[in-house]
Amino acid sequence: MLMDWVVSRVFRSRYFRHVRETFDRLLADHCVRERYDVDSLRMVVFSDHHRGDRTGADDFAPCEDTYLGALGHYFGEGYKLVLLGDVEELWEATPKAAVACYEEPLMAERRFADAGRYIRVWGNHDDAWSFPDQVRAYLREWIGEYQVQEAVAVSVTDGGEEIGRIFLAHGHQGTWDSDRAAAFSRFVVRWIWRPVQRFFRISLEKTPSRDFSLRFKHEVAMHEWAQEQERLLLVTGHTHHPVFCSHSHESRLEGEIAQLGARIASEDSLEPAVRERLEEELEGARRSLEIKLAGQEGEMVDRPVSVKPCYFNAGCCSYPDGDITGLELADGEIRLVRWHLEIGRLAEPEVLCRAKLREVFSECRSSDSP
Ligand SMILES: [Mn+2]
Repeated sequence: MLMDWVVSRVFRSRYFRHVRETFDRLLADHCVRERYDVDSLRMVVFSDHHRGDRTGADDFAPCEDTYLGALGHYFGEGYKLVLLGDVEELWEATPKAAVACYEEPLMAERRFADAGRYIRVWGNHDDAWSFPDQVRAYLREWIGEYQVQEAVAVSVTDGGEEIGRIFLAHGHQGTWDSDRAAAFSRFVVRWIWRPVQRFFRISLEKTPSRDFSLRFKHEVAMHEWAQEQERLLLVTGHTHHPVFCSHSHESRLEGEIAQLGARIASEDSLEPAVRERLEEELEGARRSLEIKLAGQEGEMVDRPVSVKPCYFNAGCCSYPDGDITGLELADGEIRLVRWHLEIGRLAEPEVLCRAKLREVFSECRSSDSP
């Protein structure tokens, strides 16, 4: 028992150190290229579509209509589109097939690229886009001369002064699997391993999107790294697990349920209509939590105690119920949103969480800085 605990502590600290070194390097290699005033910044971040060849392992199909509706909304509203990796599922489909099977979403995304309102990074399932010749062969038609990045840093200013940075990366960096693949030689992965993997449909997954304890540990490690930075928000995807201001969506729901319950219990003199509304809200929050927790297994690791609101995760565009989640950066705010397709019409995005960017950056200052 004690031995297990010691081993897990040692392993954990090595893992954390490794994630820190990896992200230090990533940030150093990707200096700020884009700069926006806090009030005019207008971006929406989507990740993890996992578009394959429409066979059994394709997770995007149920979300396609929701996604197309959402993109129509964001294009009309003047947003810049950020695609945060694993857009295609190239462990199971060839680049050629994945692109050919999803021309409609590619067309909707191309409108953003044509308008110069487009940022794209690659993830571990679409790392083919880290090779310029693959991009040239399959994506040119859809993204023009745009170069797919590994990470992008955005500087946010207020009255010309930088108030913080937003660092966009897929978020697989620093997991053992993806590092092993990188060390093993990108050449071997591309020309030998990926074709074999596709042919036999081998998924070596013990990767964070499938394993709850690992995915939580990787999130905590990424959060700890972001916390050591000065006024930096780390925005990732990869885990399929929405996180806002360093709190997972389910822990926010738990807090909301406790608050509503306490309020209903403590006030005897509530107007019947108010009580009814609160009870409805409570019921809604409970239902969302049940949906969130269904199918999650595994052991949790310690949550960070003192938290800077510096880590965000966009969730994914491949939930089996056809919902998608994303992060909006607009109107001086950062918002976690969910899109849900109702029969025949697409509702407005449901805002799950929101915060003012100026406040979030200011809470992400190191305690010893002015
Ligand atoms: Mn991924």
